[in-house]
Amino acid sequence: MQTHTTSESPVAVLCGGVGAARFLEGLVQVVAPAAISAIINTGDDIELHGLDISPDVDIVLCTLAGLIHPGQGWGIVDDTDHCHSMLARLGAEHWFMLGDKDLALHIQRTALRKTGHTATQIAQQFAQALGVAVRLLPMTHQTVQTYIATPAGAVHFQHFLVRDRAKAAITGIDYRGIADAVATDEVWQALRSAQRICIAPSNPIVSVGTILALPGMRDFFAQRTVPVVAVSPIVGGSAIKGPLVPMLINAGYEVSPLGIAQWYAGLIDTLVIDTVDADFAPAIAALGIIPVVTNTIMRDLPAKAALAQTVMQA
Ligand code: FO1
Repeated sequence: MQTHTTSESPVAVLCGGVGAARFLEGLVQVVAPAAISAIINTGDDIELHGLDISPDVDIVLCTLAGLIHPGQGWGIVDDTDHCHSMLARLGAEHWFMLGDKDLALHIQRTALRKTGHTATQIAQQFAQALGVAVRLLPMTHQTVQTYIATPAGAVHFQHFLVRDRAKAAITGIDYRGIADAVATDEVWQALRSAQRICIAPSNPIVSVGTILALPGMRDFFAQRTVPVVAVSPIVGGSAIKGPLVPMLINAGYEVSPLGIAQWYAGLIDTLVIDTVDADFAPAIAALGIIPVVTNTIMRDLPAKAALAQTVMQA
């Protein structure tokens, strides 16, 4: 039973991978999917086996298409690993798990790029083919790669996270290529026409941070004319997913919704925080950011929809 009203006014959402995909699952319950533009980080993109892999775009795409592996939050449900196993037997790199159906996305993306299609056109083709009405907008058409500096040297984000299991100490973060990258026309159009901009509970440093690092982006948010509402990815002193805690510490921010508010200060109007973090509300308000306290744990579809409804009303 639908318990929420559905809005048709345009909404833009800054997105990383799993946290954003789960947030969008709720948002499509309360906003018409075609009115939603998901602006997606591409700093995690990597080339493996000669294939272009765009994890955050695929995580959002496959989640909204109902194809995602629910336990992992990435990869395709009920996929097989025949190709991956054979690659391992052949001595190829195999630290990044690519299922057989998942590989189809990367094969087709690579083929389309070779014939001159942009990442935006490819995302739209895939979305249409898989029945996703949300507009999926990779943040840029230039190559940006997030590198994590560690005591042993700088490594690509996927090497740090997946191959090395985020074990190395983080000493810095570099969005390589960002100075020469531009947000796409579609991204600017989505941001300028949105009646509300949401920042998903994604990693503010390596997912949302990469989008915000695009030239002109921070200025756009500093001069925003519509409400910008972020959801804290830190709940009860922990990150919902991924290596956000050491990244916040390295950047000099405390590991709490207050640290998230400080990171986004000047760029957002409202920060949605979890009920367990209600005590941080006064300090967040003192920064000039409106704190909204609610349940932010997206356990099931009703919880996701309720969070999205709160963000839309905040
Ligand atoms: N994450 C892992 O922890 N291990 C994997 O083997 C892995 C494979 C993978 C394949 C396709 C894809 O779209 C995502 C995949 N991810 C994997 C997730 C991904 O690397 C990260 O979670 C995102 O980049 C962070 O947003």
